[in-house]
Amino acid sequence: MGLDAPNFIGIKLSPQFQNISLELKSARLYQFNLPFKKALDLKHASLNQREGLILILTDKTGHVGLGEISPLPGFSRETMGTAVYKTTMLVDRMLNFGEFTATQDTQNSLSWKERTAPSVVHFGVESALLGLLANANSISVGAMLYGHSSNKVPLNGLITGSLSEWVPAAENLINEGYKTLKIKVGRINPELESRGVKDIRQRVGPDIKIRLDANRSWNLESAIEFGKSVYDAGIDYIEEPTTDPAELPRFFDACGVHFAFDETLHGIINPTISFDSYTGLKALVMKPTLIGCTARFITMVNLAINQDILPIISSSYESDVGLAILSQFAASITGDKVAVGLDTRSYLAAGTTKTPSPVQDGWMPVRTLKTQDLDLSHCELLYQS
Ligand code: OSB
Ligand code: MG
Repeated sequence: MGLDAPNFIGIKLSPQFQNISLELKSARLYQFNLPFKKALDLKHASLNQREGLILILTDKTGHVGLGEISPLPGFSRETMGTAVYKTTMLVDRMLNFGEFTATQDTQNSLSWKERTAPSVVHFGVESALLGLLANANSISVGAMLYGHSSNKVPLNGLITGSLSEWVPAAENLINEGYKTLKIKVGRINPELESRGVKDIRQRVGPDIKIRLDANRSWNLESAIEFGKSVYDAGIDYIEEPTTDPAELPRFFDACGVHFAFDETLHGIINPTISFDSYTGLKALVMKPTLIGCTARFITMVNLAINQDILPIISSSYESDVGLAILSQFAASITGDKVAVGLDTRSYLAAGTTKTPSPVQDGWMPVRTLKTQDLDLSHCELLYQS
């Protein structure tokens, strides 16, 4: 880190933010419970509702920052109960911390959380702090960290239904304006799924990007067979085709389809790992909620960029507050150039803001939320200090 790079709670800021500081005054923590429109089938769980926490931090000058902490069953290390406990402990410590300033010294600024392991709690709490600081400086979080931001980001349209719904779903998304699709595979017979992918390619033409996600469903042999079969359909990349990620370079050598890491990133202890030996690695699917800590997430984004790997900022079915924060990160990291994985709001039947995170023509406008944008009718107040 350069000598003059200001850092705030261990996160590097754009150089003009040398002299920032904030002192917290109060905090409120809400638990929300939002129904899905229909049961969401994830690999290890079927969910009828999305639970999570909304954190509202206020500083001594009256500025506000919002954060969301939503452990995803089957993906997050924490349960909701652990997340509530860790959040209240951390927020208590922060309220007694005194003044947060930008420093050149990572250690000092991290002292309030130095003994805690990365957790879904940290990303949520850190985004509330960053959001507060950004609000106080009338800027978006992305612009404060990176010095630039687009005002909207393109999305990969999600196709998660059964095989017979794939082509109509793809047509709908293309008609709406989406230019990139992401299809969930690895759920039924791979031969049928590869035919479905080829049908979609035929229907949408050559200019639409097609991404696939197998969520580690296949052994190497089935993955290669599937890869060879869809090769001609021109696949942007496939997320996690094999159960064992160590086999991924062999998958690429055998079928030529590029792959992306998703689940694998959540288990990586050292975020500065080299991906040199992973021939065929095209993208890192980055879900800050599951990676768990902002500094770690940003380190991995920089690592990807330096190795010519795409960082694809993605959601984990967060509510509107979480999606707004993710849109701000995506707008600075890949901007209006690369489709990101934030197309999850339409799965929820209700939200945490008065209007849902807007999606138009396959794009998500970047939102900076204030307290008056919140709709807390699906929330219960858990903690106030
Ligand atoms: O497997 O990529 C996944 C959301 C939660 C948990 C796992 C996944 C997802 C998504 C998010 O697919 C949407 C996207 O990446 O486009
Ligand atoms: Mg995935």
